[in-house]
Amino acid sequence: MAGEDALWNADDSLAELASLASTAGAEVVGTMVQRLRAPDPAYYLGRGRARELADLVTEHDLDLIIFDDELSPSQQRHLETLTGTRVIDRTALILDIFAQHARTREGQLQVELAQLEYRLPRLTGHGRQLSRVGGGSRGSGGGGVGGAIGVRGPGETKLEEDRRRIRARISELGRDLEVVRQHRARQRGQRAERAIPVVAIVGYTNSGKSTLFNALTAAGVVAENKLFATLDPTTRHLTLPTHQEILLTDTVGFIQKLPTSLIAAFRATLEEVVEADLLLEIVDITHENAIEQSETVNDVLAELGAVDKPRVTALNKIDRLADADAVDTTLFTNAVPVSAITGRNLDTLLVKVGEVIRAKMVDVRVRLPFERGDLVELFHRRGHVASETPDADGVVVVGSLPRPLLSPFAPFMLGPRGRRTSSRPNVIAPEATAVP
Ligand SMILES: Nc1nc2c(ncn2[C@@H]2O[C@H](COP(=O)(O)OP(=O)(O)OP(=O)(O)O)[C@@H](O)[C@H]2O)c(=O)[nH]1
Ligand SMILES: [Mg+2]
Repeated sequence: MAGEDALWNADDSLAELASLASTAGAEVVGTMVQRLRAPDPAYYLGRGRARELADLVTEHDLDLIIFDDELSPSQQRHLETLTGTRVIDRTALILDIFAQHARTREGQLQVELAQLEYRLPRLTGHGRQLSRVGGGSRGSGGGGVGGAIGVRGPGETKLEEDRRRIRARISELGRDLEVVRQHRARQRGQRAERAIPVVAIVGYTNSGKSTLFNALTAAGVVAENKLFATLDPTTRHLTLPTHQEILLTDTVGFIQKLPTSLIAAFRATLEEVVEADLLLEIVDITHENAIEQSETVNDVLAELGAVDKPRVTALNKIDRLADADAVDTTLFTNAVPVSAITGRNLDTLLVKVGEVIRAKMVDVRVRLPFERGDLVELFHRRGHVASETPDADGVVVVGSLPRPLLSPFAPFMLGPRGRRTSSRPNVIAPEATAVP
């Protein structure tokens, strides 16, 4: 079932829904599209189409119907009564995949929260269906193939469980996640103190984020031809070809029609993106909806308030193209065509990342005394060294440094002609030295 979206056409969206369904373990038997001015309040579909659907269910003995758009709780109930089979929507399907793929406690808490938020409004007068819910067969793969989709995962919400208990669990999860969030915030605080730039990989699901992350860091994150293979953020050190150090984070992918409640539930995870210094967007440039996917990524980033961060775009999977040189990079920000699998152009990509990070740093000239080899080394690791020239009093280093790292260098700052800019120690060179 698909509806029209401003950006995506119904067939493409439906094809994506089918791959989500197979990722969740269902076998897709057929699809149906109806163009509607407005969804029917009772059945979402027109009445005639809804009855047609019921006939199909009987004829092919189907055990699951998935709608590409969000159904209201009453539409879902009416459709289940009419067709005599389980009816779920895209959101429930995505939540099911998330439940199967959540590995860490943080991921599991977030999925449980999102699932309970989703189920809560669907509880009222929903008794009959809910008695079938809550086998607790998370990720077991047991039971009927399609039948379990949408009910797996934590929660084990039984029919009899009242909304009060769910609400209590929701606030408990909220508190637990707040602890996780604060822990992550502390970690980020420590990184910020060390002035290591954080680069977050973002992109549509299945674009190759984890493959690229592994290629760059040898981290061994699971990369699969599955939607939402990655839910939990992983961060690794990486040294750029310019000897500069960065932290690279791989995290959950985006998809169109992600419900806001789900984005909210994943706040702890997504803050890694929000707090990053630079976004490395991965686009599967061989996908026929590459542009739509990238637009969707922008929409989600806008919702997170991260759309204006410095960005480098990796146009991935060029090994699948007959003519990789024909890739149009002009539609994206700082784009580099790459192949995460063959490693092609990954060095160019990293040089670009280094350049964009450097543009945010402050230009400096310092004369470091010979006994301050530690500062020379720090300059190389955290900043960018353009030149390094020894003279009688020390080593003159010209280059750029991240702003939080300026203070240990302040006593050694030089003016444009090699003079000290200030006789007072511990005064940072004037703002005029900042890159515009
Ligand atoms: N041909 C080709 N395939 C690639 C390339 N990079 C990734 N893939 C394939 O694309 C699929 C998805 O890769 P992942 O790295 O898991 O993608 P992801 O963006 O991390 O996906 P999620 O975590 O599910 O959002 C896998 O089958 C990869 O083998 C590439 O450069 N070339
Ligand atoms: Mg991944």
